[in-house]
Amino acid sequence: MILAELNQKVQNKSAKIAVIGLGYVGLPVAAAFAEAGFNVLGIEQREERVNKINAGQNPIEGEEPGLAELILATIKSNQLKASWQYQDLADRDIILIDVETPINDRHIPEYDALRNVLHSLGPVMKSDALVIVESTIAPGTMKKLVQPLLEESSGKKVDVDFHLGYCPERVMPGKLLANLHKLSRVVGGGTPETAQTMIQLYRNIVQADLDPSDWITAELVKTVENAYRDIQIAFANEVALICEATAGDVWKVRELVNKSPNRQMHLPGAGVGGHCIPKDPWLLAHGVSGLNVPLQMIPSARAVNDFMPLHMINLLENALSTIKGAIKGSRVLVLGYAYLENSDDSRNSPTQVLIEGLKRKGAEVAVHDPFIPEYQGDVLALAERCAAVLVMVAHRSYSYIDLEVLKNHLHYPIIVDGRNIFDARVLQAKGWIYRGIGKSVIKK
Ligand code: SAJ
Repeated sequence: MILAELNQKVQNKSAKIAVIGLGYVGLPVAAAFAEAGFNVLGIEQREERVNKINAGQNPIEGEEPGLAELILATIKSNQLKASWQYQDLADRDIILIDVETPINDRHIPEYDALRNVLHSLGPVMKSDALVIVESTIAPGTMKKLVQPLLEESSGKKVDVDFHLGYCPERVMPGKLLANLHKLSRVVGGGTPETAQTMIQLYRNIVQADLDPSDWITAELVKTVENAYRDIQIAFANEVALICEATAGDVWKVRELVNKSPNRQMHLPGAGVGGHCIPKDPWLLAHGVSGLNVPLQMIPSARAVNDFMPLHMINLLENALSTIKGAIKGSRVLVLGYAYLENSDDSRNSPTQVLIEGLKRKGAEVAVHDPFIPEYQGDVLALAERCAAVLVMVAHRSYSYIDLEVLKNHLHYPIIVDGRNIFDARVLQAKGWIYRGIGKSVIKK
């Protein structure tokens, strides 16, 4: 079936779609195409997840407006079905790939999941199928890994026997469906004709711009947009360190800097976590490894942001020194384990780095997080015998803690504020020993 026939099947919605990988990206996109009227098969290796979805239940944690209802409705209408059998893909005209693409501790992507999918898909993929990778990958991966692996496992030739595209996603936990419908997408086709077919397909679920492009441009846009954000945050963090050393207040400096036209200084803080920002800059760097491109800002920004949870320890040591205390042998309460405020998502949590650092220095660490079951204890009970409290995440509830009561449970009235949720002067006036990211020590 040449592209013209596939275009026709997309047009009349008779094209059969598959989504491989029913995670926080794949499941919403599968449900959205099903809602748009397509027959969608979701392929997922975790059997318990397949069974949950086929029972009409949403396996994704956290508040995702509209998703649970959409899964139930599309399962009930038989537009959506989940399976773990790759042979069920044999009749699929369009196959989206949404699997994780993590990096290892040397910041290199190994693409195990992607390789497994391509190895399993090739033998069952029908002729003239359109395969679209949505996962975030390093620039050059479509040409150097996806195309050759799929040609080898299928025995088919790209742009002759099947079509291949790359269309990176821009989802964000908490707004999965909203972002899917409202954010523009770069549509990287193996050929301009493939890109046009992809645009016709995505027009069914995306109300924003669908920008036709090629693979390398789409790979660069996705990794650059997140490396850009990482550098913006790192700059704010470096200014925070400058303010601490110069009796400044970075939050005041930021407010006034941003009054200058075309300035958008980001928020400094106790670290940068999540599924995208800490990883995508390394994917971008990997895309040019061996090409003799002298990268400086991208690795440096990662180093600055990775330093921030460790800087929280510096601030704690400084506060303890004023009462001749030390971290070794102290009990410390850490507030917030998720990577983002009011979220239960703890991927690449900066707090994990902080905990490991405190333990290396001989501290006993108590952790609280209202959104993560493992850490949902009582803050006041956890505060007993603690020499200090470290605020790592600006969860809404932390702003309402009764500080007077909290102080009475602590061994010392020390607080290290990693997200500017408290006013230094107010706390100092109430007898706290306050330290904060970006805030110099207020002389009595
Ligand atoms: N952070 C700061 N300072 C800031 C902004 C964020 O320290 O000014 C920290 C957060 O505390 C968090 C980490 O950075 O630990 C990441 O925060 P984020 O707001 O970037 O949230 P993410 O990781 O969910 O980013 C996603 C990304 N979306 C995709 O990759 C599709 C990112 O490109 C978006 O810009 C971001 O959502 C968004 O805010 O929309």
